[in-house]
Amino acid sequence: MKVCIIGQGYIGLPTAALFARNHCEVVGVDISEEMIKNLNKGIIHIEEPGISDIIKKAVELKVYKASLTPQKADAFIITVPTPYIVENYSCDLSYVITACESILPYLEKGNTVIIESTIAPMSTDETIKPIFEKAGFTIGKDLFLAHCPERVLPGRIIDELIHNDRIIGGVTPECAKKACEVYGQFVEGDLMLTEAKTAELSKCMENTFRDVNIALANELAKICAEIGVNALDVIEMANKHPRVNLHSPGPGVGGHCLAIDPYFIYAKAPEQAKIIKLARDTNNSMPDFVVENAKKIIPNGKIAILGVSYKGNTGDDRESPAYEIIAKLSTNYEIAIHDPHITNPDFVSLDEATKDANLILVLCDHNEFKNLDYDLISKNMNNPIIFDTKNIIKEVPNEIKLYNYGNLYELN
Ligand code: SAJ
Repeated sequence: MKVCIIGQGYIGLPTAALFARNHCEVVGVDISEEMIKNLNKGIIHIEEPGISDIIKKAVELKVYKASLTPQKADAFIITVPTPYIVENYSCDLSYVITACESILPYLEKGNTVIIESTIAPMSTDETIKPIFEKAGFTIGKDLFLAHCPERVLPGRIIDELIHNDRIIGGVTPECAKKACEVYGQFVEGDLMLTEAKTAELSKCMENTFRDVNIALANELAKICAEIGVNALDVIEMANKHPRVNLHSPGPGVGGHCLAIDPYFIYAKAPEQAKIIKLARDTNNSMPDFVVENAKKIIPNGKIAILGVSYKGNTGDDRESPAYEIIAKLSTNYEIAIHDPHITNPDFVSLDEATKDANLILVLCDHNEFKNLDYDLISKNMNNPIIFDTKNIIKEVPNEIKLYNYGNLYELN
């Protein structure tokens, strides 16, 4: 099978790698010239275990080729971003539409087109299907269109792409069957056949479920700071109940999924989606909560920021709440940023960041931060204080004061 994948980002590239490893011929298309040049040399641009080796080998074997333009293929998979439109929170389909239009000259009867990008409910039927119909195709007869959302966790993408169950939302039952044949090339999880609109809403609801639960944990953290209870103990105790799973409070919700997908549902039915919107607002308020508490700890001075990735142990800083926190603190404080997973000429080593700092502010749960070099910190800081917003530091030496979401009430 020959597969053409439009968009070589966090999902498109690993998906391309797996098709190539499973004896398909793969063309990976992207608009970035530099990325295409590098990919054709086997050099990848994302930090994700396992991908680099597969792509290098696939390039050598000539089963993977990166290109600025699509090519004829049996199946086309669209994995481009879907941001949201700031004014009304609706799903911005412009990249998806452009990607669909870009494959029109290469489409032939019998081809399968799959949209993997997360899209708002009804997008496939109302917006995407007409693009192909206008080009003369009859969906379900001579072109097969499906929405099959990706559902993988960064850091575990290869494993999850292979083993997770997948939702296969066909515009017609025949479309779903054809899309199944495509994923059957490498997916070992169940392929669940359904309609496109059910697939769209299921995907958005998966991330909304998590966003709402995180909002509940964040609300608990605020309540506890107010009334003087240890939020982390509450979570630990309550989670001993067999049917309770309180999530973890933090500095806010980042990434390209949880912070965006709930808005796609809200924009479709704002009168009904009350909890969904409130959860978004609560999670969006967390950077201010962090800033307020940091100000209570020290009114001025130098803050060492540890971690700006939205997710621990990755270099992914998309929609990271850390940047809003840094921007808000920058007006009052000298800021030094350390993140061992992100290459940025402005970021510094742990030593340099903590030198003469008044506060260490942990914003990300990288493993490196779980056991910091406390000798170095005690040497570098006069009166060392750590505010751990990810609640990952369990113990510190006596001379270091540790704040986390368990004891913020001490600041009142
Ligand atoms: N977070 C908390 N508290 C928690 C859990 C997470 O504050 O208890 C924060 C994280 O720090 C991060 C954000 O939420 O800033 C999102 O992290 P995440 O690891 O929960 O989610 P994503 O966005 O990396 O990946 C999600 C996953 N969805 C679900 O778990 C339902 C993944 O399976 C999806 O494939 C992905 O979205 C996607 O592509 O939609």
